[in-house]
Amino acid sequence: MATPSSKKTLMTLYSSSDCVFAHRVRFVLEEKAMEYQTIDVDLASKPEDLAELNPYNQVPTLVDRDLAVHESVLIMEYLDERFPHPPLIPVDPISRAKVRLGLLRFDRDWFAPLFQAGYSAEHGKTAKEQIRSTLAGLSSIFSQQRFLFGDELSVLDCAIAPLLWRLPVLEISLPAAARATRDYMDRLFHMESFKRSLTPAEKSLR
Ligand SMILES: N[C@@H](CCC(=O)N[C@@H](CS)C(=O)NCC(=O)O)C(=O)O
Repeated sequence: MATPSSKKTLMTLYSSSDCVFAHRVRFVLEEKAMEYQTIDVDLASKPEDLAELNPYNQVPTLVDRDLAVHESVLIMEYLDERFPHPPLIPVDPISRAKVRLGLLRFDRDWFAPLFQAGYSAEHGKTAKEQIRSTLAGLSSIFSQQRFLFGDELSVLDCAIAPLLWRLPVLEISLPAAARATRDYMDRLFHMESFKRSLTPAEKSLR
């Protein structure tokens, strides 16, 4: 790991090879064409400094010089403010609020029951049913716009793409009528930044 005194201090991402939350951050870093280094954390044996950097001792944690940021959504927001191009969060307050509400909804209703400890199988099942029907319903939107918040990629797409990539392992299949949603997923998965965001373990999920 580069020391804080290095002339050019690279940002460091504490990640892990199949963490859906770290995957979000890798996608944003790649989309912003950032140079960064990754510490691949074995969750069963975490490096000691992680607990000093993040009170929750979790990945993803991003270290940018003297700052350590944790929580995937907060890291994505920080990166967008620090490196504004290409912008991933709209500028007007109403659109910003809508994007943030979308992020909150993804985390509470989908990511938490599927990927965080403390949720029952029943919560997971409900989340999967909701994901399937919501994605199918979004087909009418994706036949009119390229991404979730219009025609440009936004942080909402970066937040959900890691889950979409994992649909086969989550055993969530979309109905045939959800063609436009499948096209949207292909659009995401074919982005160079998305391809670069994948770890070898994630590549093998599809
Ligand atoms: N809400 C957090 C969730 C992060 C999270 O659950 N990370 C998992 C790996 S995917 C982790 O570090 N687990 C180890 C632990 O909690 O001890 C985020 O969005 O960043």
